[in-house]
Amino acid sequence: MNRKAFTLARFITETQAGYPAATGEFSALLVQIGLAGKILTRDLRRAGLLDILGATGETNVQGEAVKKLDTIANETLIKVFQHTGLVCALASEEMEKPLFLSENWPHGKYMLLFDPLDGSSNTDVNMPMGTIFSVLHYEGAAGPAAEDLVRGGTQQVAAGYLMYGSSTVLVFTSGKGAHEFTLDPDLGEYLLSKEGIRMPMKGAVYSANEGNACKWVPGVRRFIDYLKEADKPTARPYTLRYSGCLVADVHRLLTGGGIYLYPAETNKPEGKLRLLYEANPLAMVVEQAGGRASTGVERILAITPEALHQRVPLLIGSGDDVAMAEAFIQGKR
Ligand code: AFP
Repeated sequence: MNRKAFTLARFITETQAGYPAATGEFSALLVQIGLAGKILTRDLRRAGLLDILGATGETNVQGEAVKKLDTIANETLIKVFQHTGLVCALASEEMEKPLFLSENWPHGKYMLLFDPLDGSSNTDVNMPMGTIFSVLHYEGAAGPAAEDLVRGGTQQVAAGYLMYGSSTVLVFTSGKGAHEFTLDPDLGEYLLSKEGIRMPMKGAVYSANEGNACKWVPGVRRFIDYLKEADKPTARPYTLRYSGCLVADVHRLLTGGGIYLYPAETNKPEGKLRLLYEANPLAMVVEQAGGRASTGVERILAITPEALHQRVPLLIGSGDDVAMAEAFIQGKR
């Protein structure tokens, strides 16, 4: 099959056909996510020239300072799904409660959870950022309620992210491999750039905020120290890469292998990252690429969630690297 000029819609129609998630509406949903990515790419490329940098002065449900671009990204995602007939409920890091799109009900059976702008600390310094999304399917007849969005990661019908870097890429999985599309700004189309991504079983990169090392649980500190030991049997110590944007750091690992960690801390046993719209979607993508994602003791996708904005410790990346980290955390090494 000629992969040239393989657009998102054509790819889903021709390769995901027959797969539970890949109806025509799923293709349309992904195209809408791509539209949000185009709008945010446009805004981010000119951010320094517009009054959209800096903070809004508000704090979100997470208790974090809200950047203007957080709000713009959140509003963009809401706008691209209103009146489309595709999605009956939206949940966002930036919204305490879900938004039910009654105008799309009962036709729209998808529910979308997202971190509209991951890496907010990068907004004012032109560093990479991302949008993370998780897609659930509503099976009920009465219309969705908040609890319908609080579902385990294995119930995701699709997941992925947009990364706003030197180019804009959309990476998604609907359970049949993980695939990358690159936005061609001249065509305004996302074209297939990597089909069936396979992550190396072991890498040489670790991604963690070492500034938090004093707060890490002992097993994490011992693991990181091990990665840096010069006399290890492996060729050389691991290299540290940490961008402040989970999407960018995971995207690097997806291609070259290694491990990203945002572990439990002595004062934050649940870690920082959110389960439903950060850890679960990235875990689905990474597992589809042959990698692994856990809390250090439990597979991310197997967690039964209890709350919409629940946080979890996250270790994600190459299978062997994550398994080694788990062994240190569980006291087996
Ligand atoms: P923000 O979106 O609030 O900047 O958080 C980004 C993030 O969730 C993830 O993308 C980064 O890897 C991590 O937090 C950075 O957190 P630290 O600044 O504590 O290292």
